[in-house]
Amino acid sequence: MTHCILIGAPVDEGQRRPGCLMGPAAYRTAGLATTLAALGHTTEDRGDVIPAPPGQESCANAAVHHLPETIAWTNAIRAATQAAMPDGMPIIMGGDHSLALGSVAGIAAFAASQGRPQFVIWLDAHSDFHTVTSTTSGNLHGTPMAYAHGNAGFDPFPEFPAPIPGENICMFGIRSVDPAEHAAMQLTDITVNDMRVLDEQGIVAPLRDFLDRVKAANGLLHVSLDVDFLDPSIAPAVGTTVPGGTTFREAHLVMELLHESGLVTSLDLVELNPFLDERGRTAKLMVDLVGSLMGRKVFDRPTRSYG
Ligand code: B3U
Ligand code: MN
Ligand code: MN
Repeated sequence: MTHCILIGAPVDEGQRRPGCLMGPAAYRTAGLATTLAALGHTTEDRGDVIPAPPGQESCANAAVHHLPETIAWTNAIRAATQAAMPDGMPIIMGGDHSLALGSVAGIAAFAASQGRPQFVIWLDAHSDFHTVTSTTSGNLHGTPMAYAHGNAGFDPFPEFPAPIPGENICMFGIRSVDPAEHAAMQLTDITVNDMRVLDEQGIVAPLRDFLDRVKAANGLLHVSLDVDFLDPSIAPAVGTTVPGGTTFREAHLVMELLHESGLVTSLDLVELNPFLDERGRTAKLMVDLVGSLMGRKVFDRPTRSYG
């Protein structure tokens, strides 16, 4: 059983549709802690992260907005996540995806301190591989994967203690990539399982491939789950819906395979905008997916060994 540490990160500044700041409250209301407890896990809610007052940082790209606020959030979330890692499994309740600038830095610092490689699976419609220079929307929720990987350095964000090599990153379910992101990703070894791959090969083979690599390297595995990974018909509460997302069954299968691997050590839940939800259905679905990730199943199956 796992000790789950809930950390609220009500970050709204990484995009332009107000409402993600209500995400942590929606997860609490939808019963995240009781869902985990019912599966036999212990839980601890450390409350919401409070950032320091923003500084004066700026960058040359005039489109970029809320840079000082995002840097302040990054520092605070990084510290909270790193501090939680030795005690259990942090579950970062967002907040928009810019929070991963902090959470991934925190887990990477912990992994480095343990002398173990950090792996990341990015469950998202988007690659989030912009820098402050390449973004045209100026929305910093479109950047965390590039900075976690160390693409084009770390300026203006706090340095990543251990940038994550491309071969340790798997993008899963992506279907919206801007030209600058595409060009930058071509220069990396990131595994890109876009929707074409999943349509052709299904969920199981590409995911097990990656999990085998994590296991063989004795790695830590961070899961970053963006609501828009899911099809908008089942998960409407997100500002940037992209058609053609994963179905209810595909998403649960991803979570069940991740659980079966026994490899997951941290989790982000991002981009839920409760203001756009319909009677809490997206929040409830996200909580149910966490249930599958943490061991909910109908019948026991023989567990597959990895590596
Ligand atoms: N790549 C676009 C769109 C986007 C990225 N992440 C989200 N949307 N959620 C951008 O604005 O950077
Ligand atoms: Mn995202
Ligand atoms: Mn997305």
